[in-house]
Amino acid sequence: MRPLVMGVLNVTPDSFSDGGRYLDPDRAVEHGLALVAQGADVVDVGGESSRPGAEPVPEAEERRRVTPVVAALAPHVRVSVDTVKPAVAEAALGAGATLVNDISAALWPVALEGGAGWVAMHMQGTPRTMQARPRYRDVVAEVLAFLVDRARAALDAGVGEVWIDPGIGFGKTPAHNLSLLRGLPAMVETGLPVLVGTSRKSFLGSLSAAGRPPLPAHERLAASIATATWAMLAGAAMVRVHDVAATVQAATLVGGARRPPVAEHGAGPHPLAEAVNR
Ligand code: HH2
Repeated sequence: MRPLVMGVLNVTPDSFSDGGRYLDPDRAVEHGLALVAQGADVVDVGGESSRPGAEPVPEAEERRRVTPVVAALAPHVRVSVDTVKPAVAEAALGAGATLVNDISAALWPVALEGGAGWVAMHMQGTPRTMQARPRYRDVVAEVLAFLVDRARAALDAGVGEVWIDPGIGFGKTPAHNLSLLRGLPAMVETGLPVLVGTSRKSFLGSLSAAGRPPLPAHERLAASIATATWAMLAGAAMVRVHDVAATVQAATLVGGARRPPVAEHGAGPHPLAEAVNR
């Protein structure tokens, strides 16, 4: 089976790459359905930006942005809610979401109560301040220890589905982000499903510019696909992306490549070649 693709749907005026495009509920639902048509396995609905420097959104406003969009999409696709507020998560679960995508790694009681899955993401600091001076002694070991601790608490309490996510870009320098990508196999070895989100993030703009001025968010597609593919080959079970159609192609390729090679498979062609030649 190929790795899963989570499509990003930001119902916000200020998200770093698509802010303002889907603040209108009808446009948000239309875009969510387009992501489904492109092959998204999950649509992640968020009503508060977590970009560096972002200010918190009042709870009622975030709930107002998210709930109708979740309700309209839930009959068509698995919906996750990207929030750090318990009341917003509860409202979204009530409207049909079945996964709480939690960048604060604290909302597992809400997921437990609502019978939903839970994503625990690592962040150092808060979005307002996290990029000021991120510091770690051993970023992979510290992030992994934090995530395993949170996941264990949730699993012990009875949450049935727990994901871990290293939180690329959340209180991390470009070097930290690369270390975490290199360290993904250690996260995968925990046996917990791993989610990774690199899509259009600013470290891609600087690292792939090769000394030229950093690439703006809309020019980071190639780097986004490269890093999503890197994560999937390292064993990530799901990637969180803005560009769903292109990522589904990459995920399909990785899914085929993960199968045993021809020699182990018997005399027949590799399943990927079989699919292509059909
Ligand atoms: N990244 C963002 C938001 N939520 N959730 C998880 N689990 N992992 C991530 O890496 C992650 C996330 C930031 O991206 P985006 O939603 O596009 O931007 P903004 O926070 O500005 O809305």
